[in-house]
Amino acid sequence: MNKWLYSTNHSDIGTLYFIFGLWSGMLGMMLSLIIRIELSQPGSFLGNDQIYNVIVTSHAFVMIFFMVMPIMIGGFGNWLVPLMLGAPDMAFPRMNNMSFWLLPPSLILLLMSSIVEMGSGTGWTVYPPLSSNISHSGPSVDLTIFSLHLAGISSILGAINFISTIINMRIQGMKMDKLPLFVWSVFVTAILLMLSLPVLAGAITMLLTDRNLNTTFFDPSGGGDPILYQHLFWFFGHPEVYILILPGFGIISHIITQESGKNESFGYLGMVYAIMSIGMLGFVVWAHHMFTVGMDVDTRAYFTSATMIIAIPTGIKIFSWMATMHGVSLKMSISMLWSSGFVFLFTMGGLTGIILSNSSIDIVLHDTYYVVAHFHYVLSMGAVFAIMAGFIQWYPLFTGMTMNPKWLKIQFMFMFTGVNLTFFPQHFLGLTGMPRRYSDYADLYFSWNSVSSMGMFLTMTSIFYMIFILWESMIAKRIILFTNTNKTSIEWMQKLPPEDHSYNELPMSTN
Ligand code: HAS
Ligand code: CU
Repeated sequence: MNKWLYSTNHSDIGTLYFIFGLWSGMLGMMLSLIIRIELSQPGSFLGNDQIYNVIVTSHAFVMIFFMVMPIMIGGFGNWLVPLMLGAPDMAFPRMNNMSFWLLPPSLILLLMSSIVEMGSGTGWTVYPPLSSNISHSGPSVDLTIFSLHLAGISSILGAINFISTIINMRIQGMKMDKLPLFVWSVFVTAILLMLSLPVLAGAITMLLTDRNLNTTFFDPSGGGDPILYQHLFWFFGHPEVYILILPGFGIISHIITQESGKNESFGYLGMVYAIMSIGMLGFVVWAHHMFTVGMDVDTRAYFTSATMIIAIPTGIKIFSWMATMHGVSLKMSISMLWSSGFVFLFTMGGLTGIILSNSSIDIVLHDTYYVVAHFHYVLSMGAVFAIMAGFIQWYPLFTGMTMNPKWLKIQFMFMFTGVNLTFFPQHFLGLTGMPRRYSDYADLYFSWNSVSSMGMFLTMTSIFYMIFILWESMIAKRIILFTNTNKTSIEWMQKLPPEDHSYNELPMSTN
């Protein structure tokens, strides 16, 4: 027990992040179950719009801050970055421990916010005046803000740690242009975190003082402006969506390169520049989330064009993955199934993003289910598919055990079908005008909503199956001998003194 509380070891902490992320993922999934039950037919199941919005808000926060980010950066980042660098651990191991342990209290604050008073029914954007005293009196929104403060501190400390580790702790001779692509993606992600999170922290702290100390940053009656909040939020919020996907890009690059039997990704340097330009461009497109606030036409033209430019580096990545796969007899391993699914479905989500980036089109599609379909394609089928691919790829490295490949394949088929059944119909709902963040809808939207809810049940069943497969692998204890998968990492680790890594505790041999 103490080992887990006090451990400063990168792989122990990575494991803690995985367990935490899995737990939060279950929670987030149950919240989405409630959402899909409410929307499975017209009328009211929860009986209360505020409760529905509280659930939507918690679902988003839990999935973004407590599932995707902890698993991708905390789990994969902590486990793999030091190994790929040939470093004995992270640069600041004790700070690493603190980054993790700030998350449980943060999650507790978030959950408290939804069970006291009337909850935070603000959406993850927490826009005033909805989030001001006038519509959300009581402590709920304050608790949400404190939760974000803690999660933000956790991420900033983590980002400092990754940047320091990557700059200072590379093995002799590993120049930046030889850095593995996953490490590059975590490096850029950490920079995005460091630059964007303080802006969110500023915005929510200003909201906190507006709510409690009579400031009027976002209140026109005192000379403030609610649109200022939206600018601050999205200056964080847009880079945040790339924070959610960039480590996934890194994971996919490794898997596709490995499973194609190649030593390096097609266009390695192009991939590096693509990661960097996606990261930089991510900071200059934020107002594509605000086309409906009444911006002048030149500003809209700028944000539309700037946003569309991101399709170029992203396209470079998509086509480089396809070129890496090209010309070999592919081993369709389970992680390769997830990776191919990623390339296909992330592209779909990206293309709907390009459609939304047209300010004139976005005026009609903003706040409809079309947006919900867009971001679930890039998240539930982008980020989550990358997590599934990476977890299955490196599960033997993390645990020394193996999961049943036949079952995993069946699980993939079910989950692939489930998420598409859930989210593809949401394009139709959006195009016919169904708004997001309402608990009820006109009868005309019934059929596609019921299909979507059935898809969610299928997805949930497949997740339960995944948990079973995981459990079975742990009781069956099929120990693996490392041969060539992750050979480089293992070779690096063997150069370290045994007490410096947790590997010797695992029931496996490294030959
Ligand atoms: Fe997005 C809203 C535009 C990528 C996540 N996005 C969201 C929200 C989330 C999210 C969570 O411009 C909702 C936030 C909220 O709560 O309100 N998004 C884009 C664009 C891209 C993009 C242009 N989004 C992401 C990623 C996310 C994510 C990645 C998380 C993982 N998004 C928007 C816009 C909104 C938006 C609007 C606001 C909507 C509204 O009204 O609220 C790009 O990064 C996507 C690039 C990828 C591709 C695919 C591969 C590229 C190829 C190259 C060839 C393609 C070309 C395009 C040349 C483009 C294959 C040709 C065009 C054709 C149509 C054929
Ligand atoms: Cu955006």
